Amino acid sequence: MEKLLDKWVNQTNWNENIASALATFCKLENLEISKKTIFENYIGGEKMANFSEVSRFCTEWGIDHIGLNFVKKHLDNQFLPAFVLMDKYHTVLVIKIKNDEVYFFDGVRGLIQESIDSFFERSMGHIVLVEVGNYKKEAYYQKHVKEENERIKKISDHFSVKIIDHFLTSEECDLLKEKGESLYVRSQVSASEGNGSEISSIRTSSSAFLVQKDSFFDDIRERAAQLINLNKERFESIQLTSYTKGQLYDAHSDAFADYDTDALKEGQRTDTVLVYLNDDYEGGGTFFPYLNKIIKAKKGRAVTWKSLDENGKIDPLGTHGGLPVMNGRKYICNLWARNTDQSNWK
Ligand SMILES: O=C(O)CCC(=O)C(=O)O
Repeated sequence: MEKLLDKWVNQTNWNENIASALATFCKLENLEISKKTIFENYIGGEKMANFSEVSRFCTEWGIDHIGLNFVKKHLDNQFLPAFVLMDKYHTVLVIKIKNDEVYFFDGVRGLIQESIDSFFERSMGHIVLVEVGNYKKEAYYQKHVKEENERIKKISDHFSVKIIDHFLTSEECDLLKEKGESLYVRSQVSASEGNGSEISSIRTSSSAFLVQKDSFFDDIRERAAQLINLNKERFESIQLTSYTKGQLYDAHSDAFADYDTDALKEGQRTDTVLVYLNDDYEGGGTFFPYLNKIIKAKKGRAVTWKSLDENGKIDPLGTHGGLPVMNGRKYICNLWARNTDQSNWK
């Protein structure tokens, strides 16, 4: 098995997506499963790849697998490869452990290496082992999937992401793109110390800030305000974001964390209206890890949700991100509303 995995690691082009990696793995295991099937079942469609999805494709495709409560001793090459549920929202494929370093494949970022201790800290305590020979199967897994499905159902009863097609016309999308084209700079995120913003690998796109006075921008903010029944003055100036191949925005909330005192001086973000300005690219869906949902772009489509819960605290259910673009260039427009008047602040 160790040899097999070495071969797999060396053969796989890590710049390719997880579907390629899984297809390669299956091939080495003499399982003839096409990349297309894997893509459609594992990372395609409207659902996030998660723990229950991994199990489903294992079952359907006859891959022997078990799920069990994850303890550190499982991070041992004899149990690998294994899918491990991480970060509460996504599954990674652990392929190798060497010198206390874990090598795993993340569907978003490709091959990653991390110390065994920090990897273990981050993992959720659930694991799916694939092709583990005589290892004793446990009933734990089924129980987990049931709980996971119930959890998702409960969530969707009280949190909604609304999709509104034709929020902008195709011509309006093109015009917005054109107005931003010369203004792009590398996107930033709030600095971890709470003062200002910084460049980060969690957000690798470019942003354009449309701060100039323009009746077209005003009209769009007005439309967004009507859409979610808020006063137009609560919207920040429009921001465009563009992603080229490989660029992404990891899971995050649009609301500011308590430590982000600089940003909070101008008010807390409460609502997002995100508009897709084009759809002629591959990948790049907007994912909501806790909702198990990926929204696909459609030119002119708006997506809206709230970032705070009924107590004014950041709602983890509003956590979202932009998956990496596989091909082409993605453009979106962000309209963020705060809990204070934004008309004197850009
Ligand atoms: O690009 C996307 O689909 C999501 C963008 C996003 O999460 C953001 O700009 O806050």
